[in-house]
Amino acid sequence: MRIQLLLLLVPSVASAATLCFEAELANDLSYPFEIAEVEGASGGLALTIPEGAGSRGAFGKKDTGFASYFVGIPAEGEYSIRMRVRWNGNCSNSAMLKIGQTKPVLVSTKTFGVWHWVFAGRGKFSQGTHEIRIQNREDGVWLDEILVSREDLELGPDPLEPDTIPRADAASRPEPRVFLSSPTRGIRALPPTDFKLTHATQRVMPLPALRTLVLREKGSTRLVVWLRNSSASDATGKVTFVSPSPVEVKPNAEQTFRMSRGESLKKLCFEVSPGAGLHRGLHTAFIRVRHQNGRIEGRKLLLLRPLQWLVTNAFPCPGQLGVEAPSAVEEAIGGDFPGLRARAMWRVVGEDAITPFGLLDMRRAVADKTYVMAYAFTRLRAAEAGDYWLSVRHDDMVRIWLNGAHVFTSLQCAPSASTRKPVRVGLKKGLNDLLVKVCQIKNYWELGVYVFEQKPAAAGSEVASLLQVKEGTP
Ligand SMILES: [Ca+2]
Ligand SMILES: [Ca+2]
Repeated sequence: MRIQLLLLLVPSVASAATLCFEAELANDLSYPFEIAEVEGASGGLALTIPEGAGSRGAFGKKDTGFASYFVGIPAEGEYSIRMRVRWNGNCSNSAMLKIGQTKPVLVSTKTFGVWHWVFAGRGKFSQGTHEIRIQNREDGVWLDEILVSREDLELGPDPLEPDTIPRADAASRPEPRVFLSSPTRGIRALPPTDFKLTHATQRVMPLPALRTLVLREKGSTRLVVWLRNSSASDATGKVTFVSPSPVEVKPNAEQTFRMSRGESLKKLCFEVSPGAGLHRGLHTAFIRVRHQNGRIEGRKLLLLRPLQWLVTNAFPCPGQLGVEAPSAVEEAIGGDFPGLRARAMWRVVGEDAITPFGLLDMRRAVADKTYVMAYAFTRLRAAEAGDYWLSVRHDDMVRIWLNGAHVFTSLQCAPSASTRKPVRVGLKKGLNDLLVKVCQIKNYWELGVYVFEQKPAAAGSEVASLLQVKEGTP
């Protein structure tokens, strides 16, 4: 309500030479862009790339996520574009903007943590419909409104009253588009101000271009399905959450929708929690939409029930080649869980130390210190012996032992969004011990491991009981 009142007070920019529209009303949208409810945004909504979602590869690449708008330009001329944005910080302060087939331009300022208008390029438009496209360059960004104008308006920090709704060609887009977002615990706190962040320059293995829901033991995870009606017609249909794995979906796995003429955006919510017997690891699910004309559309997503980890206390770690520094835990590797012989304090990681991206947050699980290292232990249960691929994300250096044998080391010190590596390992049938040493030099301290989707399956196993054995040991 507060935001609606604000909109009544701000000046209208309605004029033939000026168009203003909501950034959340994209005609098309791809991951990791999502629509989010946020204070201070026009309409209470903005487009965001959550902090930690990553740039998914090289900056400015076409396929790393986009928002697309089709805007009717009333008269030929030169127009400037401005966006109302909020940036999280120094490595979360830009996006790319592209008009039609022109080269994308960088949109960036050094103003952090507050809503403001930013110049986003200039271009000559003919009369008619043009595509304006925003491309992912980095995460931790918020986009509220877009202004296309022939006039140099004086803009303060406040939103403007939107006067345009981007419309796709009704013939090519007769049904509402389907966008997914997961706002539950979706945004991380900002790193402390003394953090030193630099952009990664190395080639990286991109993150999957799919929304992943991290399922919690306590409480549910919300999946929001946004329906964007770009046509001027009514729309009805049915949205179904489909999962071959045991999960609970509330209030209903199947929900109907009705969008009246002029209703551009509709929100449906699914609360998802693990069902009995859901193994620890990745699962595939789908959002299936049945439109009124009978057309069926599917959106794939991933469900992650995180591995259960045991972690040690923190040990000192040199900044250079710290992963080579040994400890009592490594002396005890071989044959079994090293905890009982390792002269280390082991504890079970709580759910609150698993990030919305399924990563083990070592700062929360172990200690918020720099120049330290700690060990994480879990077990994978393989249905059959064979070769498997692990997906490993780490921040910073990492070393992995499987069943007591060293299988992987990375000296890379970088955010976990840019250190994804595939690791080929041989698993034996049944339980396999996975021990990981994770070093922390600066900034975030995270670890992510899961088995790529494949058959035969290898799932995470319960390890909390190992500590109960220790308590009974004299
Ligand atoms: Ca907005
Ligand atoms: Ca780090």
